[in-house]
Amino acid sequence: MMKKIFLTSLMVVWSTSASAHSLLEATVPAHEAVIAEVPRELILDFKGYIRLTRVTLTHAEQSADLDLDGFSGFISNYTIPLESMGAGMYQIEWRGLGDDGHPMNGTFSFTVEE
Ligand SMILES: [Cu+2]
Repeated sequence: MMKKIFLTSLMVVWSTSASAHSLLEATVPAHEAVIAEVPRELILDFKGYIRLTRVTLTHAEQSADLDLDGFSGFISNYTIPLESMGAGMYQIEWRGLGDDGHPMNGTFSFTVEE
């Protein structure tokens, strides 16, 4: 009986901490994708709501912050305009604040072939 109660409470703790974080569900282009053309926009789809504070794009050892001025508040799906920097690997580093107050960050990358 005690064992069953313990297991049940453990599962509740797990599911609570998992849903409390605005994890990145998917991106377009997908992580490690190899594509033929530079996309006109970048999509970051989160499982929860997040306020992105910085998205940095690195390409050929040059970095630039993408423009987030058009966004405010907590959003689960970001579509961010992208300027072509030619072929090569695009690395994206994002950071923000989840709606539970936790700082979040992550990276993904894709490659444009010519
Ligand atoms: Cu959290």
